[in-house]
Amino acid sequence: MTSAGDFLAIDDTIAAISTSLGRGGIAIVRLSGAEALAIVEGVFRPAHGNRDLASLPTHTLVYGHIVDGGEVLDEVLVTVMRAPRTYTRQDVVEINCHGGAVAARRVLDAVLRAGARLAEPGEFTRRAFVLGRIDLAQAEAVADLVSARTEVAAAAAMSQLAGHLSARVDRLRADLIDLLACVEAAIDFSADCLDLLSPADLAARLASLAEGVDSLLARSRAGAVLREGLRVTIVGRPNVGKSSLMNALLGHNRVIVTAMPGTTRDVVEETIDVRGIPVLLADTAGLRDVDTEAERLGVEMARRRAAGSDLVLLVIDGSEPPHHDDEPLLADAAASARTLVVLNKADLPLAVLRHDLPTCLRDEVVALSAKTGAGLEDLETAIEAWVWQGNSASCEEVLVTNIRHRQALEEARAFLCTACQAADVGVSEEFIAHHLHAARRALGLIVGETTPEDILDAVFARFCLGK
Ligand SMILES: Nc1nc2c(ncn2[C@@H]2O[C@H](COP(=O)(O)OP(=O)(O)OP(=O)(O)O)[C@@H](O)[C@H]2O)c(=O)[nH]1
Ligand SMILES: [Mg+2]
Repeated sequence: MTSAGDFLAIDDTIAAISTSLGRGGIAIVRLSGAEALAIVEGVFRPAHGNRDLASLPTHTLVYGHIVDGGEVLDEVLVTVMRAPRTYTRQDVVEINCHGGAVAARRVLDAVLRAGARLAEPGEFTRRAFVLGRIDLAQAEAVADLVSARTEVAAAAAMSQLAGHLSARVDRLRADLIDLLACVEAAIDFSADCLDLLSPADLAARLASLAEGVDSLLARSRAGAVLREGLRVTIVGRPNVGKSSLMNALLGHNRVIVTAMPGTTRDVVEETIDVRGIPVLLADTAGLRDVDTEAERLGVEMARRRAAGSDLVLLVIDGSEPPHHDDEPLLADAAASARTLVVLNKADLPLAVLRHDLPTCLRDEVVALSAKTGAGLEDLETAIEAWVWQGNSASCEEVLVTNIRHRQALEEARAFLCTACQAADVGVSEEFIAHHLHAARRALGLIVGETTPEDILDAVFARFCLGK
């Protein structure tokens, strides 16, 4: 294992298998560093002519074989990409070899024997960051894109990779630095600069900076959901149709459904895509007082999963008259901002009506039939609306998806708010300057300008091998 300090060494040549390790037609072994061409040269025999890789123009593809002594290890296509127009800004060579468990490994071993070092997870992208091709937010977007679970999540990652978030943060930082210069000038030459920065000007510019940060924070909850997935738990009394709803949302019969109350015991989890939102959906045991050990444990697990979820779907059997066991569940739902009530079995005559429900829940209820599928779309619409909370689902607007970025923005906002309050009551410019510096450092964490080494290590450790 490489230590954090070695990680920044960018003068050796690294190699890794950049494709996933399962069975596949093609795998790519990638090298980056000053010796990349020379190392591959040592193990590559071109099929036609005697052309050495070093003499090839950049961005060319050569057909041939990887050899070890006299033995041919694989038939390959080698791509030569010279610095600086490459992923890392260093010389990069990619060897397209055969996929599967053995071929790519043999090619990788050959280049390691020829002098390359095995790359750490994320090390190619870290070089792109260290060498200034991308900033930290863009580097993180690479990992997000690779692990995106839905189209919308991938689009948000692509937008961040294209630098849209970085551009917004850079604009805020530029405004901040501009204001800081005025404040510091006022400290140095107080009398002359009063015209430059009146108290009203200062307050207005601080407020506008805080608004800029706020507008990025406004959509960070939806952004986090796109990246991490929305944890949704289906709860309710036994036999109300929780498992039927799970199957209906999944589109196939994943969990057992019977007419006997107490069918489901375990928490069953599946991931689904609801209008581009990755949803980690869980079906749970029916909530009731029980005697058997297995069902009691099931009820406990259901409560725990519900407590740890972002959104709870409380299922009520709409075909039966109001049931007193539903009352505590509805009371909990009324007290929480994260429950949607589902009136199931709407294909039967409804015996529970909206006015049987607590007032604050009446507008939020979705009536549906898990059996026929009627009304499922309304539930999807309700989930979607809950996530976006009135903001559109469009990714053209910059979306903060990363918790680290959200924390940095919250930190910056706190410093700006303190500066605003200080300006209101006429506290010294030194105090305001100090807080503006702190806000600037907090924003710098997002793009990697002020990010300490240990945080960089943690960010890149999340990457997969070969990226
Ligand atoms: N008519 C009708 N019947 C339904 C509907 N949804 C579920 N059922 C029936 O209700 C019964 C219970 O369904 P389940 O999905 O097993 O209910 P559950 O809430 O998971 O039950 P437990 O796991 O025991 O807590 C089954 O007989 C289902 O066929 C529906 O929308 N309409
Ligand atoms: Mg069930």
